Amino acid sequence: MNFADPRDANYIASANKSHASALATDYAALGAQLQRRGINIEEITRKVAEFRVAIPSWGVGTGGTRFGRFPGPGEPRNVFEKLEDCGVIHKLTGATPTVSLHIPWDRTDDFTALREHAAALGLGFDAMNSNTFQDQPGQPLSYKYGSLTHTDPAVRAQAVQHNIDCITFGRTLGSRALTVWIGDGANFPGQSHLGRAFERYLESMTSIYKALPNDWRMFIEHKMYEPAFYATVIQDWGSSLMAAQALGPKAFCLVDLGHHAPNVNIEMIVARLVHAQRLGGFHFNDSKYGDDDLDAGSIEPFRLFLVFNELVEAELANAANFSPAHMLDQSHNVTDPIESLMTSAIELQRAYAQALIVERAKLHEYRMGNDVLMAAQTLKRGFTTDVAPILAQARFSMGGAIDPVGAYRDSAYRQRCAQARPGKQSLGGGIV
Ligand code: LRH
Ligand code: MN
Repeated sequence: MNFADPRDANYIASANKSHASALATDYAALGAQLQRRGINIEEITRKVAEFRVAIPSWGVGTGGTRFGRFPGPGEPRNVFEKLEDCGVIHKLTGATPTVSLHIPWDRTDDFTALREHAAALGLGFDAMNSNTFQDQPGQPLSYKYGSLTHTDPAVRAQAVQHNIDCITFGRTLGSRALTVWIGDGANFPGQSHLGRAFERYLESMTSIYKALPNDWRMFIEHKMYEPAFYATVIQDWGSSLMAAQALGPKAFCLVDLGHHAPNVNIEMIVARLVHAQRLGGFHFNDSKYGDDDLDAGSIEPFRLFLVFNELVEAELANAANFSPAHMLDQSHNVTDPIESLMTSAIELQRAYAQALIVERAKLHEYRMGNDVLMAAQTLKRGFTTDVAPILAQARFSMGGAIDPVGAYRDSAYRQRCAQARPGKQSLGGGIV
């Protein structure tokens, strides 16, 4: 089997050769179609090429559930190998130049070396993620009954210190944000005082907030349930927004698409957080039932489009304090994580491009005239337009692959990793 480095520019250029003329034809045809709508395709392609989404370090290994995890061949065995796989995703898509780390899963003794390793792969670091939802070997105090909201101040202090350590590691790496998701909550009515738990949360987060460098942001991630199955301290966007407004201007709300009850109008939540000037960013994924962490756009692509429609509306309105950090947060249980992350990044670009080509002036007119059907049709036309040539042209213009999955498979990178990364893959349950 002959291997090729899918990160190599010459390899990508040769892989593109067989696709270039078809792309040129399709791109010209779409350009003509959009021209008739008064839309300049080059402008859209430029904006799509500028779109960036961070890769979750925990997403390049095979994910699992409590029932089991079935690791694939050539799994990354440490954060350095995880970055090598992230390098492949970025080179082939041109859209993922940063990685979001999770501590202690990505803990290393030499974060400077990690920063240099990433730089050599053309990568940087997005938000750091703390973890006080698991106990680590040798950890003095358990998080069984909570972390930042635990009734025992010593446990809260331990959790606060962990978050401050994540900031310290992140400063070495050049990260500029800390994402705080905690599983704290209750499984039974009566187990915890709902009000005081939130007050303990604010007290702990205030200590973490004080440790934030001036140019950092803190992202508060809400989640309806799991691991708590009756009440979660930061259960919804309302609790998250109350906390962000109580903490200060560096605190923002992060929307993980899988953290809501079925049928919740997530694009409405986005519109409200934009209005409140507290939209910090996203964990993109998709789901049908719970926090399924499936590939973005794989179940509800129209919902993803409607989220990006709110982001484009905010961009066009020059919304204040609006610079959301885009990140993927997925669990790849049955696909090659590299392929899933590449196609998911592209699904975000697709939703963005579809939202960008909506005929806004017409839409405004129909809305103001309460021509309901034409307003809905005008918005939907963005979603029903096949923007694939724009996405491929954007990749091509960034030195990426016109067909990233094809180029990746032809490089036999995974097979090479299977040889280069021997060693037992840990079985058993759990998300990573
Ligand atoms: C919680 C969550 C959070 C991460 C974890 C891996 O469900 O979305 O963002 O820390 O997944
Ligand atoms: Mn998340």
